Amino acid sequence: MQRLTASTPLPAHVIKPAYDRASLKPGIVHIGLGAFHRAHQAVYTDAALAEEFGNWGIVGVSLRSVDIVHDLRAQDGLYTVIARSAAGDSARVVGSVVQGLSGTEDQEEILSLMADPAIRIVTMTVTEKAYGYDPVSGGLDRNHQAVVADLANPTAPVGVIGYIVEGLARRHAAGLPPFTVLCCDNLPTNGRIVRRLTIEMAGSRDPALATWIAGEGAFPCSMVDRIVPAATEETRARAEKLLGAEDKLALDTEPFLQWVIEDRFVSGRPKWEAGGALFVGDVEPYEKMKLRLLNGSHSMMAYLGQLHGLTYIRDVIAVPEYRERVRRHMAAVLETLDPVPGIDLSAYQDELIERFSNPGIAHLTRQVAMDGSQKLPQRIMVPAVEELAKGKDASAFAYVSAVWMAYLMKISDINDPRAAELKAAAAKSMPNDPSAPFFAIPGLFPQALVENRAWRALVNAELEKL
Ligand code: CS2
Repeated sequence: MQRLTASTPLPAHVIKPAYDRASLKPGIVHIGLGAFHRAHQAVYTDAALAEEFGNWGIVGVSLRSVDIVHDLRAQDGLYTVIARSAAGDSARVVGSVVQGLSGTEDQEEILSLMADPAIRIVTMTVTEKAYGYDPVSGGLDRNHQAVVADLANPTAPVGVIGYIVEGLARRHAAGLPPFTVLCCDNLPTNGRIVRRLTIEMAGSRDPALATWIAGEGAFPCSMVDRIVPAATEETRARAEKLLGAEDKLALDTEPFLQWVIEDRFVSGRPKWEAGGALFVGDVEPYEKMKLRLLNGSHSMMAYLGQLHGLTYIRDVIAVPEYRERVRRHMAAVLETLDPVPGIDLSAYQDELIERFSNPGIAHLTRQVAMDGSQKLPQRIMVPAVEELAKGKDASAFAYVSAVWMAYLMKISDINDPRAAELKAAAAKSMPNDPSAPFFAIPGLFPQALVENRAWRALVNAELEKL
């Protein structure tokens, strides 16, 4: 079977880039070429280019993996996004990614591009754990591998913040304006976190650079949403049928997508509104809504699924007892949210249940269960702290914490940057206070929870039941 390339004739039912790809030049460097980016920001950029053409092609950078970059080159940057639902499948070949580079093979090319005036935005999806963010200090985690390496050797970075700082340093030296840094990961106030980490790392090599970034730089916050499971052999087989060509980068996703962005860009941006992006002054209410209602429920379902042998999120939501649990969790989360402009929160919750139930989406509970130590703070722990401060019992959040601990005690093969500490805690047996070893892990739970005996008793009570 022929591989998908720019010269592949595509069937009429496939949505194709509606602009002159051959004349598209890069304007964005994106770090983190995973499934999420390809089904989200790249799709928005594809829509933006079709409505208002400009030099906003994406250079996709993978810091570690070379395979994906080689596949992208073999396919002229093209790949298929299959939106799946009970109503059927619809395929779109996305054309906004013009080039792929890998940190392992093309470091100098990436850095010189970042210092090229044509590049005006650097976006990123590298997952929570990649930033080297210390939730206790709010600054750089000085034990994080990439942070340590990039502080020691700033001109040959390995981590995402190291690349941003070296790219900005080169622009500063050349008298260019900075690029806008747009974080697209599921961190609360993601732009502010990345700004702080960038300025801290820049300051450690050159205080003048840090001052320049603080004064001239822009780090808009953004809330991103689309459920994109890891692709499988079935995904690729489906793409082959839909296209009549082989596509090693094809993805399954849901029809839904959402992007809420603060409109603060140094040197312009694509017309992402064309794909439905919403530009607002303050992203925080949207981000809290999504992190707590969607991602918080997701984590709960992932650990319930892992505990009870359920493979996919859709299997968990199909169990009436667990669906009811999700509903109750959402009701508790609602107490922590302010009104969100333009959003009906009751309809939003119903829509989430629908999305979790999508029969076309095979989202592994194992995948969502990954990296709990990096995800639960913003999804579960911070809302618990807020509720306790208001005099509430925050029992819903105690329940999810207990489900997570029960999962850690039962499943030995976990994927988490703090796996060693979590596994050691899970192996300790404390019959009268089973959650204690987890609360003793430094910086894992916020201090306000560690010190709250009543809340910890709720966690223990749930853990006993599980
Ligand atoms: C999920 C997210 O894996 C996870 O932790 O909760 O990837 C989720 O699917 C996306 O944030 C949806 O926008």
